[in-house]
Amino acid sequence: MKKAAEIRNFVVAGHSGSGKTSLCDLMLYKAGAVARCGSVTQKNSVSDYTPDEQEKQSSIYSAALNCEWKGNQFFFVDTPGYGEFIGETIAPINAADSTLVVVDAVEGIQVGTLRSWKNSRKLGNPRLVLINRVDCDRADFNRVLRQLQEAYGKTVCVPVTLPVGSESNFSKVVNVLRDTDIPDEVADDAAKYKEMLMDTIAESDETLMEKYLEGEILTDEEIARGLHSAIVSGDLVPVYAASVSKDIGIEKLMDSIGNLFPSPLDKGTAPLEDGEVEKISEKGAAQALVFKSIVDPFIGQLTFFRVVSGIIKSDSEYYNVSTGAKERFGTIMIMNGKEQKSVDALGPGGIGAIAKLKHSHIGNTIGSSSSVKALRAIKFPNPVMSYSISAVKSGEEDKIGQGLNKLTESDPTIKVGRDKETHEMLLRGMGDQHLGNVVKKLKDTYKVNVKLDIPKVAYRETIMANGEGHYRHKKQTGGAGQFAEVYLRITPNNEGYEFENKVVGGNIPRNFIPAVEKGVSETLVKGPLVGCRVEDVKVTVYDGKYHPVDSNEMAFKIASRMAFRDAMAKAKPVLLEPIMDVKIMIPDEYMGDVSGDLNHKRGRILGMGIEEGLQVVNAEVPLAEMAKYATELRSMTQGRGVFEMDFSRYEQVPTNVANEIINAHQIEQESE
Ligand SMILES: Nc1nc2c(ncn2[C@@H]2O[C@H](COP(=O)(O)OP(=O)(O)O)[C@@H](O)[C@H]2O)c(=O)[nH]1
Ligand SMILES: [Mg+2]
Repeated sequence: MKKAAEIRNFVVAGHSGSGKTSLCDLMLYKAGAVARCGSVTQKNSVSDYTPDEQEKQSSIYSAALNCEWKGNQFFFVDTPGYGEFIGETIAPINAADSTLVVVDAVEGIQVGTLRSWKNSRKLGNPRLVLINRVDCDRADFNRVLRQLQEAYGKTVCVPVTLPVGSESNFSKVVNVLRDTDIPDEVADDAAKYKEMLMDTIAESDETLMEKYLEGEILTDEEIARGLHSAIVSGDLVPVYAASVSKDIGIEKLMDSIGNLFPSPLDKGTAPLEDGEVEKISEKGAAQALVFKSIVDPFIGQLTFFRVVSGIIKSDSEYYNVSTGAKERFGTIMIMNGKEQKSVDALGPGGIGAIAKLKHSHIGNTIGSSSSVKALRAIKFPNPVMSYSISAVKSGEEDKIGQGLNKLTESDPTIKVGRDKETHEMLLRGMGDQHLGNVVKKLKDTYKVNVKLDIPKVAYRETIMANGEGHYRHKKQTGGAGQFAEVYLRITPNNEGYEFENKVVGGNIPRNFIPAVEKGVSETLVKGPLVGCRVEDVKVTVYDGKYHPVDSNEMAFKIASRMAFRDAMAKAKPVLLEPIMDVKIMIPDEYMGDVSGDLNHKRGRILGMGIEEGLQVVNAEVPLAEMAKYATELRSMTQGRGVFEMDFSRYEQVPTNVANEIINAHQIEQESE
């Protein structure tokens, strides 16, 4: 086991297609961790090892990897860049010390770049940028560098390596700080960036600044120290050039990971769930964060953790301090995709996997004793797409439930639950590919076929005016008759629902008043317009009639239900619908299409602006219009846009739209 000072723990993040997985395969190969270099396109990548990923030739899941490089041990996680699988990126970023952001030299900053940058910065994790695919047609290192500098700061994104040649002529990279034989074509740039870096280095430390200003030459050790502290503080995000396919620039990048990224001890403390922080150390109580959990076809349950502090040992007992459960750890494995290697122990920064844990889920903290504190939980984004889910074969609902339970354990961005208002079973997630993957797994692993439908919208019904209602229920069936008569009044009420009895003279005897109220409250649950909940009404029963023999509770319930419906029809009833706060991030060129589409969807654009190189649109849109937005936005922007969505409030549905919804509901009722 390496000392913590020799460990480098990082995630590889960025937009999909930028070459993250290819880079990981190449790093493993160069470090001698694998005998043959894996390839995404030849379907033998170490990282993209699942059949789903091989079929797609693109990452869907995160993969834990490790190798040794010049005396350091790298524990790193390759993440999928694709928006819908964001959960597989968020969790590893939360477990990592640093982020290697890979950017495509052709496409520049993309949504995946932005998201991984933002999530890392929020956690205070240092970043390093690799501009990859410099060998591709239309690649332009300098254009992408300018874009990064505009988005994140001119003095923040400074190249440490520069490409010599571009596209098919890309031949090598030079290190502006270390290399001496720099070709003429990049000499000016190299000198310029060297000076910028030296300024930053000097600013990182007062004694270095003094030396620098006095014209003294800084030693390699001082330069490294200055760079290191500028990176850790986030003042500097060094930029590197590479082509993974041509194996250019990778060794210099790996050297920098070893020299510049912090060790797990450098951070000093780890944030806790209670808002406090805990000192990180190799000694003392062990503490680890669970960030991934899968069901492996051969091993079964496999739980991935990152050691934060102390040492986690094989064949020992641990506590899940988040759930209070005891867990027996068998053999700890360090992973390269699906390849495993047993180890006796893992210290800070180490990423291990353990088989057959029963009670440990993503975001949980593992501790060596029950007094170890829980680490800050991982925050996942809200789902943006919902379907109602049902079994194709009736009677298989339980099987769906069991399967979904397991699947939500491995992916916290999947949410399952019954909607209290529409009573539908809902499957919610980040988009149709994400949820399609859930359906496929239910079929393949849990042997149950399911069907997804657009879910019903939980409309609400309310009134805009006062209304009087009356109903006389009278029936003579065979011997016994039924009789009840109810007069009531309804008024809009901001306080919610209220019921008042103002019947005098025993026109409705006291013992029937609960039945009258029940008739009302049952109608409130299933309103007269579209069968949705009625809100914000005050109901006053003020008169009625009864029959000493024929009146009973049922009769009064029916009469009050009908009287309420009568009153509601006269009280300017309206439909309310859920309105969502929507935040959309897109490249500039899609702005017109996206805002036009929002208008179409009855959306209101509240604001637009540039955020780190991308257009951000904030809007309010009715939920009813957003059912397929994940899919629509993807096709509108060729997968280059993402959005977030949160419930905002209920608002009245415009009359013409409401009429359509009410008519559709009536047709549905009649056909049932
Ligand atoms: N020309 C070229 N292609 C690359 C380079 N790096 C990766 N690729 C290709 O780009 C595609 C996407 O790579 P992949 O590693 O799956 O990207 P990821 O989605 O970021 O993991 C694959 O076809 C790779 O072979 C590179 O430096 N140059
Ligand atoms: Mg990948």
